[in-house]
Amino acid sequence: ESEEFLSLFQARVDREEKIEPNDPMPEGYRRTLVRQIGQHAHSEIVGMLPEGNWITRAPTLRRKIALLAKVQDEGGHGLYLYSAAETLGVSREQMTEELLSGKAKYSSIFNYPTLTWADIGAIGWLVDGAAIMNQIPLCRCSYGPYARAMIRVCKEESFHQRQGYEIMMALARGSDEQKEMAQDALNRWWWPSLMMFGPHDGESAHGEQSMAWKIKRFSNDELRQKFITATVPQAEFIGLTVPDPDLKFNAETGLYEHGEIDWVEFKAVVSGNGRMNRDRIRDRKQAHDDGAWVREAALAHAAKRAASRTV
Ligand code: FAQ
Repeated sequence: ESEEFLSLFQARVDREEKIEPNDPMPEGYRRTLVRQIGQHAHSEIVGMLPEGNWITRAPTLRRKIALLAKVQDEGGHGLYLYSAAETLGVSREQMTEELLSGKAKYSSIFNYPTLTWADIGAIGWLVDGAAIMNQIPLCRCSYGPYARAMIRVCKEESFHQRQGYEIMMALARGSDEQKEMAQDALNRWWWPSLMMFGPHDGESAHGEQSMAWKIKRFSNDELRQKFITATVPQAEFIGLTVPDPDLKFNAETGLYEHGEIDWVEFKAVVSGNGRMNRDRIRDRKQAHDDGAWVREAALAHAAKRAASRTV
């Protein structure tokens, strides 16, 4: 790739032009998007598992309907994202294979267990809350198909966040036992939610280049900070305590300063050694194997239709 090609491409990005599938693009740009969109798609699909675990045990019919709709939305998000990645010349089969073989990553957050009903509240509130903070700027990503997919995803994530916060609010206003359950869920999900934003900027391998290409619009630390600042008052409002003794509001910057994240835990989870990594991939593989007949039937149907068209 010549210097001239790279600088013409950068100039297009700098003019805020959207890059579309058939446009010339640097190989690194394409690879970064395939990696990020693929990881994002896998996260949505694997993300169905921890919450799916509670559909049969939702406490009321209303809660069950909302949770069912949310988990189905996540499946839909995965599909838009796989389609967006496919516009970059990678097939869904290949991406699935990379997920199941452990080659492709998915978000660390989905490797934690959902132990109580309050975890469903905490996931909606914190995990979807973090996802929105990260994904709103992706609606302005330089790559057109990814940016457009993010618009509907973000609308749905907002509903998810509200449904989660409302569960937490109901528990926090309930009996002592329910309030304790809500606090316990916050204690367990707070730090993993902060890890969703990725390593500190100084350790972020792709951050700087992705920002220059306007794939990312904010750094990992900037988004994490915005999330903390938005979320701490929400915890206070429902009488829960964020489990960070070093958390301090800095009146000058208007931001919260937080304690250190356990990066050893983050690295362990990302490299496959979290509490639920093996279960998640096993369940995903099982679901994929169980769906083999659907793929076979769809292919047989497509082949039949193609054959009848050529006659
Ligand atoms: N987990 O150089 P960076 C959802 C990896 S929301 C695992 O900073 P980058 C909604 C990273 O891939 C969750 N791996 O990377 C939902 C890279 O690995 P590599 C999904 C992580 O890409 C809610 C290495 O570390 N959202 O699913 C994590 O510039 C509820 C170096 O890091 C997205 O994927 C992590 N937390 O920035 C669904 C959003 N963090 O490939 C169900 C789109 C970093 O070099 C229920 N993605 N890594 O080996 C992004 O914005 C970015 O990819 C970041 C990471 C910000 C995640």
